[in-house]
Amino acid sequence: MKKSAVVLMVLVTGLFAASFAFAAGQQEGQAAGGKIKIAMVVKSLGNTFFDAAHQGGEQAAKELGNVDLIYQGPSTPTPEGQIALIDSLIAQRVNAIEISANDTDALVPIAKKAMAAGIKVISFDSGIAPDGRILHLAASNDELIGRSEVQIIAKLLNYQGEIAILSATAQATNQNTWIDYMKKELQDPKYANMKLDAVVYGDDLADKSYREATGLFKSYPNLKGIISPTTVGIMYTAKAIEDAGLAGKIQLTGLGLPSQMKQYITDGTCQEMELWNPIDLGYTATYISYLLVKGNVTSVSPGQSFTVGKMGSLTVGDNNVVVMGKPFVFDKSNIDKFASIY
Ligand code: RAM
Repeated sequence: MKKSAVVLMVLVTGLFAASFAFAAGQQEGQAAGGKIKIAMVVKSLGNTFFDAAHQGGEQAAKELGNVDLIYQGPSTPTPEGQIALIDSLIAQRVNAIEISANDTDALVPIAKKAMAAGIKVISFDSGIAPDGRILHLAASNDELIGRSEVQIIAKLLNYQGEIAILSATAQATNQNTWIDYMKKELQDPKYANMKLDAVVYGDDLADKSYREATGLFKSYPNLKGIISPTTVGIMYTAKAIEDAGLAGKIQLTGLGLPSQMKQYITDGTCQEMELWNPIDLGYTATYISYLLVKGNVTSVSPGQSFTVGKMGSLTVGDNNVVVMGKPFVFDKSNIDKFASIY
């Protein structure tokens, strides 16, 4: 049987068969009878979105039984901070690294070094370029996210007025991809009376996001709407809008955590926003990392499927990207229900 066919067979047969097939294959770095060491490296510590992903990762680790999940991230979202962490994880001989990348390309060399040392590297949430990972796990479809954000702000503004985007870091793979699709969507003639004034970066930091939002109000007195496709950015933009007495005058949408945005959704500062379940994202990333370690899988190809515990079957798509689901829209009618979960 061809090697690729063997890999495929293993991946589609599900957890029971997978553990059976690989019971004999101890991984390097996994002490005999010891736990599989999976490192979740996030953009930065202190971001509640990633705390929720960590929670999901722990759920998967518990369910799988013999996983030690190491949660790490730099104090600020820089690729340099992540490179230093990965270097030390290589030295610790972890079995897998799942990373939400602060840069698409800058992390490729260190990720390659990790893979050459036998570590299974995947990206999740924010991708590394294909050379630097076995696969990328996307919470949702990038095009859908980018285009729907513009559709929401346009609806809130009756298709009229100046808008701005307040993003995370300037190098973030995920936000940059979504912003590209936002710009494409804005080219549709139905947005002829709308104008994108600026894209600014709050770096997923509280004060910088707040300052950048305030800066937008000053620089663009005719600003009518802001899209903030980051859970940190949208929360501090909402706060800045309220503090400046601009609620209702500047509409806000983006990607927010229901637990952090509940008050702003309820009082109308942000009428609608989107997101997906970050707990499920962390669960899935950890579960897939485990399957790759167990199967000693070094490459996958489009069309393969994984059986990922409670998430069911997920299929690898183009460029080895696995897409989880559709973004969910939150508004006054459903925010209370989700605010207690994530
Ligand atoms: C922030 C991070 C993360 C992104 C969410 C929407 O927490 O930038 O990468 O997916 O927002």
